[in-house]
Amino acid sequence: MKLDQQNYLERRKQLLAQMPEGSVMVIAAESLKTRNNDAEYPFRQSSNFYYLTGFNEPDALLVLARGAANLVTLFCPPRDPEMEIWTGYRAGPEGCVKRFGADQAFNLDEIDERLPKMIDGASQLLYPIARDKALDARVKGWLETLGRSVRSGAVLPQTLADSDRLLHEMRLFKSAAEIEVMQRAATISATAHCQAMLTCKPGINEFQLESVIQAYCGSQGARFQAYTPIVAGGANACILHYIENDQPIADGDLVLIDAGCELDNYASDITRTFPANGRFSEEQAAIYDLVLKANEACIEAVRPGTCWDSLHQLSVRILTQGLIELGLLQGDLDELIESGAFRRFYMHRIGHWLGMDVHDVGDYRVDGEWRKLAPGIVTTIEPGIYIAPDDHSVEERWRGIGVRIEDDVLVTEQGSKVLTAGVPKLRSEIEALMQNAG
Ligand SMILES: [Mn+2]
Repeated sequence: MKLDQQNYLERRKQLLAQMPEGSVMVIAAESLKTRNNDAEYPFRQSSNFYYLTGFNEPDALLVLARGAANLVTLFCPPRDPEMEIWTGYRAGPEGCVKRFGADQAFNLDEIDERLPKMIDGASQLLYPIARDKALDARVKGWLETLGRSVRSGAVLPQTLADSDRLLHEMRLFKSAAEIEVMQRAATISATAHCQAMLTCKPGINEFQLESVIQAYCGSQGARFQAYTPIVAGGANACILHYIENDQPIADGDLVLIDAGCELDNYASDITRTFPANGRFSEEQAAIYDLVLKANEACIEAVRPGTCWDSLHQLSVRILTQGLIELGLLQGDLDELIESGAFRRFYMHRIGHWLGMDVHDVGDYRVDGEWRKLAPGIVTTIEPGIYIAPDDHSVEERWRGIGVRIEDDVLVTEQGSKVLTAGVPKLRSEIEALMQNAG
C-alpha cells in the first residue's frame, strides 16, 4: 500500500503556496549509512524528503522555488548501467521528471554549479537549519560562491529561515490517504501483537517473541519496524527503552511488548502487557486495570479542542489516585501530584504525535500555549506504571511489575478513532485469547 504521485504533487503545491514570494526551499534526501566495513543499513529515506517526493533514492536534493511560475527541481544520482547491475535501478534525471513530477532534474554532480544560481536574488532561503551538518556546509558553500560574484550582479538571499516550521505543521495533519496507510500499518502491528500473545509460554526467550512480531509484519509487506521493538519479560519492563530482548521469560512474569511496523514510511506504535502463562496474578491485575483505566479515560478525552497537556494531566490524576488506593503512595492526591511523587512509578508523558516518524514532527506548544487537538492529528496514548525491582518503599509483592498500554488514536471531526483496536486490552480478552492458544 503506497501513496501515489498525486499526493506528493498536492503537498508540494500546498507548501509552495505557503512559502514567501521569491523564496527557495532546499530539502535533502538521506544518505546510506555504514553498518560495518562495507555493509550498509537498509536505506530509509528522510521523512521530509519522502513526504514531498515519494522518491526513495539516497543523496538526492529537492529545490522548491516560489515565483511567478513555481519551479520544482530534483537533483539525483545519475543513471549508471554498470552500477545498476549491482545496486538496482535508478530513476536518473529523466525518471525524476517523468515519474516523480519534477519540472526539471539534474545529476547530483551539478549541484554546486547550479544551486548558487537558483538562490541568487531569493527573498528567503529555507532549509532545515543546523539539523544536517553536511547540508549546513553545502549551503554555506553556495552562499560563499554567490558572495564572490556580487560585483557581477549576484544578490545573496535576504534571509535564511528554517524549513521545518512550514513542513512540520503540514506533516502533523494527516490526509485521508495517509490515514489509510497508517490504519493498515496499525492493523498489521495489532495482529502481530496477537501472534506474540498466542506464541508466548513460560521459558520462551524475549527474542523469540520479537521474531514472531517481525515475521508477521514482514509477511504482510511491512519489512521494517518503525523503531527497535521492546520485548521485556518481568522486571525488564521497568527499563523504559529495554531493547536487549535476550532473556528467558519466566512463569509468572508479565511480558511488555512495545512494537510497531512501518508501511510506506508511516509508523505504528503499540504496547501491550500480558502474563507469560496466560493468567494475571492479583497484583499484576491491580496495576494492569489501573493503567487500562487511564488509557481508556485519555482516549475518551481525545477530540477536537482538547488541550494536549490536559491528556497528560488526566493520566497523572487517575494513576496517582489508583496508586493511593493500592497503598503504593501515601498522602493527599493533589499534594502527590504537585510534588511529582507519582513520577517514581510514571516517569514519561502520556504520548506523542505519530506519523512518518514514530515520534512525529509538529509543535506541542503553539504561541506559548499547549496545542489543542484537531482533526487529522494522530497521537499515541500510552500510560504506564513501573515498580522498580529494588524499590523497598513498597511491599515485595509489587516489585518488578511494569505495565504500559499504548494505542494510536486519530482525532476526527466527531471525536476520535482508535487505529489499534485490533489487539485486545481487557484482561478477560487477553486471557481468553491466550487460553485458545493451548
Ligand atoms: Mn510510543
